[in-house]
Amino acid sequence: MKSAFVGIIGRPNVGKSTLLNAMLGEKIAITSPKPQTTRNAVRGIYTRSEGGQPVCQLVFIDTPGIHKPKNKLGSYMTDTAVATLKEADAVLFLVDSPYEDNGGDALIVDLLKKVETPKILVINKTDKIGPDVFEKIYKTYDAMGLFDFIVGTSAVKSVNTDVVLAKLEELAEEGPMFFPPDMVTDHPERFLASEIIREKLLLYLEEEVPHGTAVEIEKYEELDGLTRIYAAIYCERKSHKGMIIGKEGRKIKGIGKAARQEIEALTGTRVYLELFVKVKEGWRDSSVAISNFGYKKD
Ligand SMILES: Nc1nc2c(ncn2[C@@H]2O[C@H](COP(=O)(O)OP(=O)(O)OP(=O)(O)O)[C@@H](O)[C@H]2O)c(=O)[nH]1
Ligand SMILES: [Mg+2]
Repeated sequence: MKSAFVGIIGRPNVGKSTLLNAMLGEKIAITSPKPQTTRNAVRGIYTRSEGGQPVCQLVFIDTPGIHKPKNKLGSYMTDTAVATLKEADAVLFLVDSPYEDNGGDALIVDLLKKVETPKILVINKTDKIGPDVFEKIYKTYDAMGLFDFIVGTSAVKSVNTDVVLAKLEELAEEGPMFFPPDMVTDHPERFLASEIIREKLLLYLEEEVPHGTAVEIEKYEELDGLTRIYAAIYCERKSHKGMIIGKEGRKIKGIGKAARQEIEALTGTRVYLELFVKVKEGWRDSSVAISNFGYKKD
């Protein structure tokens, strides 16, 4: 039996969460076209069996994109990603554009130089970047001599996700099974539901508004095939509250409907979802508030 903890790191929006979901064949982590979607370390578990017997377990830790923080939440997010680097047995470093001196990727490369763990460079979005750019990226990183393996992937098209998994299995060492073989994540449904709501906020709202939201599940109960969820959406300004609710409540209705459908698929139950909006000014710079919203070390 082989096992390993695998950190997935990179700048915001390079496709870390999409790649995790593609490798697992299930959606565990939320994704969006907006940077800074992931806020916590999100664990996803991949177990490969042969003849009904588990032979390899990879515990992935998807992390927030590493960026220059503008508030305490941002610092928490970047700290979470950097801490994962130290805990992981192997690292997947995702990029989607050419290396630039003094750029965001350069900062991550410096961090990677300080850890001994095996490192795989994943050049993601190959469906979009074209062969010339791919070659440029490949050559620069290859010349660093820092990576055990370099691979191009398209997370949205599930191209080469099997190659990444096979390489990680090769790099993994003998170790115990950490989780039951059929488990895909150890996060409770309640957390996944709050993340799904947050994903819809990112999809339905523009600019700074969704980044200033947090979702708090106030009640979560399942009875006779019906899950009742009461969730508060916190935002940073009164004007944002109006935008979240929308004209005649249309915006929040759309958000609620999309979230409900996905939570129904997740739980396999019918879902009653009630959303309400509250204002907590400047919460992203309050240590107490960010910790209360669950942005803290486990
Ligand atoms: N074309 C293309 N788009 C991709 C690919 N992988 C991810 N994306 C898109 O890139 C955007 C960001 O994806 P995420 O998975 O949320 O990125 P992330 O790195 O987890 O971002 P943060 O959580 O903000 O750090 C989404 O719109 C994805 O659909 C890919 O292989 N090709
Ligand atoms: Mg993410």
